[in-house]
Amino acid sequence: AIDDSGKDFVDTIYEKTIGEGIAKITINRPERRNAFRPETMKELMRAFNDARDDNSIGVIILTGKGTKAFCSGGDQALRSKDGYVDYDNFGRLNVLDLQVQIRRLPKPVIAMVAGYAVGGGHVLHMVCDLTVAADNAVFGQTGPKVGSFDAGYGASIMSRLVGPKRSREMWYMTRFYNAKEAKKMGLVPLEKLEEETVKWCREIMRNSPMAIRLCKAAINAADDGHAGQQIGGDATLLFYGTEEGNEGKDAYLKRRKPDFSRFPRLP
Ligand code: 2NE
Repeated sequence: AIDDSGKDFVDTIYEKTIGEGIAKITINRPERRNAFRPETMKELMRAFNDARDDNSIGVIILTGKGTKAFCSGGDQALRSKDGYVDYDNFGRLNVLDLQVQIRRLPKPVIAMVAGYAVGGGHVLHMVCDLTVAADNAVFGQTGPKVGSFDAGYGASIMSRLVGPKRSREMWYMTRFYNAKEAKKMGLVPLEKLEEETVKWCREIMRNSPMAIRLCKAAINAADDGHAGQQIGGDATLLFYGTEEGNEGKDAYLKRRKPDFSRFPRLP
């Protein structure tokens, strides 16, 4: 079996002991301002997958090691013609897979941001459900400055979050914004960042997991196009728990005709 406990992780710290029901996933490359490489993404995806599968976990925190950066995007020193290259001989843009995984994950993910959240690191905070920012947080897209861009979620979700004009400004001008300028974020002092984030997690953990799951899917549905079918899948999940759903399966297994006549056709 694959060990997802994180013991063999190099670029990531994966913890499940900081509070009941809370998983904390930390990008651990502080010497590079937590820039990511393909290995980082592989580990993050394994950690998120484990947190998804673990039914004792209700909320996931994504953060960066240290106080200087949440994440500074793709490691430019490893950038090649076909993406980012580390141990393989070909490039990858597997951060895009992680973005989709976070969006589709049926548990809230909170970005806990201290320092820089820039480039692909800014997109990562945007795809999270919520962001708690320290007062030293700095947000921005750098892509057009370093010959890159994220025309997927990096553009579309930003437009939803800050509006189309401000998105164009962020992408076209590659300005950095401090936490005060990023008015939509709730500001907390740096030394209280984790305490406050855990408080948010606990508030979420008090609520119905299924209601949260469906709210997340519903909020994402319009933007995610076909990927928005998560909400349809969730309806199936709920339906499996009903007598009506069970009647079909039971009839099939017993080789009899299903009888749905006792179930109402609701207006
Ligand atoms: C993040 C920022 C603003 C921090 O500035 P500062 O002054 O606090 O630190 P410094 O000295 O620039 O960085 C410290 C060390 O980290 C490395 C630096 O090269 C430096 O290394 P040494 O000189 O100490 O050896 N470092 C920081 N960010 C790095 C990175 N992304 N890749 C490789 N090394 C990095 C400042 O460092 C900065 O602007 N960083 C670059 C941000 C950036 O342009 N990111 C890439 C955007 S493109 C992207 O992420 C992307 C995409 O657009 C589409 C798909 C996938 C990815």
